[in-house]
Amino acid sequence: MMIHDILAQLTQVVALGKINKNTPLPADMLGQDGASELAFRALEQGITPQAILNDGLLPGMSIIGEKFSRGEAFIANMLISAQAMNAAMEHLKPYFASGEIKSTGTLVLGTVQGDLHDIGKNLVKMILKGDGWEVIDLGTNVSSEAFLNAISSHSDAIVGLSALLTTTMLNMGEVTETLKKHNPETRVYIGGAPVSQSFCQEIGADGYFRDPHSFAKSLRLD
Ligand code: B12
Repeated sequence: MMIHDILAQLTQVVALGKINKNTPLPADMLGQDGASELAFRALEQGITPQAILNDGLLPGMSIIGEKFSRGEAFIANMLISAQAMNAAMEHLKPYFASGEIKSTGTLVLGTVQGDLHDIGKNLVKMILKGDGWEVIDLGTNVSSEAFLNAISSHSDAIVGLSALLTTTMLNMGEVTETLKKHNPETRVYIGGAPVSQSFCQEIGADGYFRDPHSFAKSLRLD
């Protein structure tokens, strides 16, 4: 199978929510390979984990997101696409996490209050860990107080905030303000589909990165 074929297939199974061979949905794909088998095979073929992620899995999530916007898919569809993406990521995890432990520093990470999207956050965790960072993952729907508590016991940690909704991204401003009030030196970085460099400046955060790789790279240069 050609490289672009298997990546295109991965995009398709993620968009359709075909998790693995044994999952019953979609009904017309019964017994066919899902995201798990295809990701495994792509790695076997020597395709890089980055290419599998960027050119196979992420476009699949965009497709289902766009369908949802047009009213052609339901929340349940987004959920099984997320499960398909996670099943594929299980195979990629060891590659991203294989960096030697250098104890570069500590990152307190979480998705802000009101927001339950965690795939992007989990990718940040995986990639930063692979770069030698200790990651304290506070999960999703994290309040300003919870970020403050975590930073209080890890005073030299940096903070990473994720948000996927135009409504919840506003909570990043509140978290940044709370943390900076406590200690103006605390560095706060933000990411997630709806946020931008100008929003970052607006809320007084220290940096915006559109993906975990550029975040990790910039921290390496610090
Ligand atoms: C999967 C999904 C869900 C799943 C989430 C499952 C999970 N465990 O995460 C479920 C079904 C739960 C869900 C629910 C909802 N969702 Co939703 N969801 C999506 C979908 C399809 C994919 C998101 C995703 O995982 N993308 C893949 C990841 C890897 O991308 P990412 O998160 O952007 O992360 C990348 C970067 O942004 C960056 N990054 C992310 N965080 C950080 C942090 C830092 C520090 C850094 C440096 C980088 C970084 O790194 C990642 C890799 O490059 C998107 C559509 C889309 N195109 O994004 C809609 C989408 C985000 N959802 C949407 C909506 C509306 C909802 C609901 C409100 C629907 C409803 N009516 O209930 C609820 C809200 C629930 C809540 N309170 O959070 C809208 C948001 C619209 C808006 N403008 O606000 C979208 C855009 C769909 C759409 N087109 O309408 N959703």
